[in-house]
Amino acid sequence: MRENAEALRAEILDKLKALGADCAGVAAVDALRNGPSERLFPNMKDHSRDHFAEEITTGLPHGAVYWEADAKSVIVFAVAHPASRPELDWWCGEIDPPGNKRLLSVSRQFKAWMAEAHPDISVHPKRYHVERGGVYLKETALAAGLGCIGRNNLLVTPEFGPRVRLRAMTISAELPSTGPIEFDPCADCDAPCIAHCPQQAFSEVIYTPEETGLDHLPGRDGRYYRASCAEQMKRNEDEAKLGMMPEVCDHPEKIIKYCRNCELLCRVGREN
Ligand code: B12
Repeated sequence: MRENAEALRAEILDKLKALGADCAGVAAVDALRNGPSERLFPNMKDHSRDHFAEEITTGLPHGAVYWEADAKSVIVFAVAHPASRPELDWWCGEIDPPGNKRLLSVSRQFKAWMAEAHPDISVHPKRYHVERGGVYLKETALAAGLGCIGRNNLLVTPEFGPRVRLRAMTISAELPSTGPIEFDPCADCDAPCIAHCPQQAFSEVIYTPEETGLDHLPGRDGRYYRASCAEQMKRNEDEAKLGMMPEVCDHPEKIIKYCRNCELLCRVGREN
């Protein structure tokens, strides 16, 4: 039975790569229930209910993850967003960045392929926002062995550093997990990623293990302040200039280039 599950897992991961994923892995749903992010939410401070979490469509408490009744494993994959291809992360007005489109396209094609190849297994592509049915993607990727959560509060992969975007799908088949892995490039690093944050979002510890009962906190030791980071992103929106992105839109729109200092300054997996 286990051999079958391993063969299915290999087939699934190969397919995802053939469809355009740059890395992919599997985690068990049970290993992800009630993880640190989900547990932090009830203790979050002034910034817990920012506009990223306004619309809750799962009917669950704020920050809680919705798991489908038949979900046994989560498949998580990444599309690399190298510094040399910044446009993958640019919003064209309200239009999704090309990188997001690629993630969606991989999910859709994968679901269609599974319906043909394994009609007995259900596949549920997860939404981006947790409040609308998504999962905590970094914790999922960590459990699936795609990398570690770095001091910049991002998933850092051995191949591409933090310069990836993630997506997940739950499936009804029980597959062996591909992670976690032993990997910690932050241990001996002087952390340029957090030193050069334009909002100094990592300058002060705002969550402690004592206060939250958690060992794993934003920015590892509780020093990532979401409100400052969101302030920078709001500034990026306000400063966006009209431009053209012919591959996604045929008229000029405001091109929003969100700050990526904490990913671009990380030395892991850089192209040069
Ligand atoms: C809401 C959101 C935002 C908000 C708030 C961010 C936040 N962290 O709260 C804003 C708009 C500010 C934001 C900013 C950014 N975001 Co954002 N965001 C999200 C979203 C939708 C949910 C994140 C969330 O609410 N987390 C919950 C909070 C409570 O947890 P947390 O801050 O992550 O801290 C937890 C972890 O660090 C964990 N942890 C730490 N160490 C360890 C160790 C272990 C062993 C474990 C188990 C856990 C663990 O414990 C903490 C909780 O106590 C995710 C997509 C998703 N569905 O997951 C993308 C996501 C995290 N964002 C992403 C990106 C790229 C960015 C930005 C670079 C902006 C940009 N250009 O896109 C910045 C970077 C911010 C940063 N350094 O963390 C990517 C990250 C990719 C990666 N390599 O990790 C994601 C996964 C989206 C994607 N498409 O792939 N984001």
